[in-house]
Amino acid sequence: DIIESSKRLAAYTAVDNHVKPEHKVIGIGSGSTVPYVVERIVQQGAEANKGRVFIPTGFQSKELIVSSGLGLGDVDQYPTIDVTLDGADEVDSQLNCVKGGGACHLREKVLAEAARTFILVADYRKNVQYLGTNFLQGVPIEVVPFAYAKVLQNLHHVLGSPKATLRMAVKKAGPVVSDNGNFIIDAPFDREKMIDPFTIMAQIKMLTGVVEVGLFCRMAKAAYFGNEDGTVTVRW
Ligand code: DER
Repeated sequence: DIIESSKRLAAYTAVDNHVKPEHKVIGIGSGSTVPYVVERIVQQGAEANKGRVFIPTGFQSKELIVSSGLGLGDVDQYPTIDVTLDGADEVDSQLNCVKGGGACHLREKVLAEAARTFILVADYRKNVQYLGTNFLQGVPIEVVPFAYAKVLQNLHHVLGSPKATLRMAVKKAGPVVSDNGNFIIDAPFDREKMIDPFTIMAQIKMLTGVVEVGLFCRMAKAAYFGNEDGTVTVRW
């Protein structure tokens, strides 16, 4: 499958370039690309991974670390991380990215910020000029359940996202609930608004009841994209 092999290619190249023997505290993101990151780290061997701790960005990430036989750590024990590797829903030409397709962006942003180096790994679909090109469901926003209706109203009328919606679960009645017990709102914005995602992020973050916004602006040091032709594009 072209997409899976491009995810693996991005992940392997990123690990080979950025997970060094001296790195002992490693942040592991969420989604379907990061399993290839862990796969490549395991391939570095038991000696290299002895004494390393891996910090998860949620339940899926924790299960991935544990099932791969790697050491598990907590961000409260290790508030400074050597390198965090994570996926993205879209990455623009300035390395701003949309994250939260998997409803994990709160803990992801904590580990992204805690890391000396934050690296993105993705398949070619995520490599865009402007956010909102391929990932059309909108900016993921984690909100406290108590405030979701008010945040939706503010997004509709104040921030100009009339199609903002509460993310409903598929195999559970009712809304998606994050690992932190909160709801997720998806807020699409017009293309011209996403030319300056930092401003959009700040405006959303100020809305009362918002916990975290799935826009990671100027945080990544580099982004690795696996291409359909088997090459890798690296941007920084
Ligand atoms: O939800 C998230 O933030 C994930 O990291 C997501 O953005 C990437 O998921 P994928 O690697 O499955 O595309």
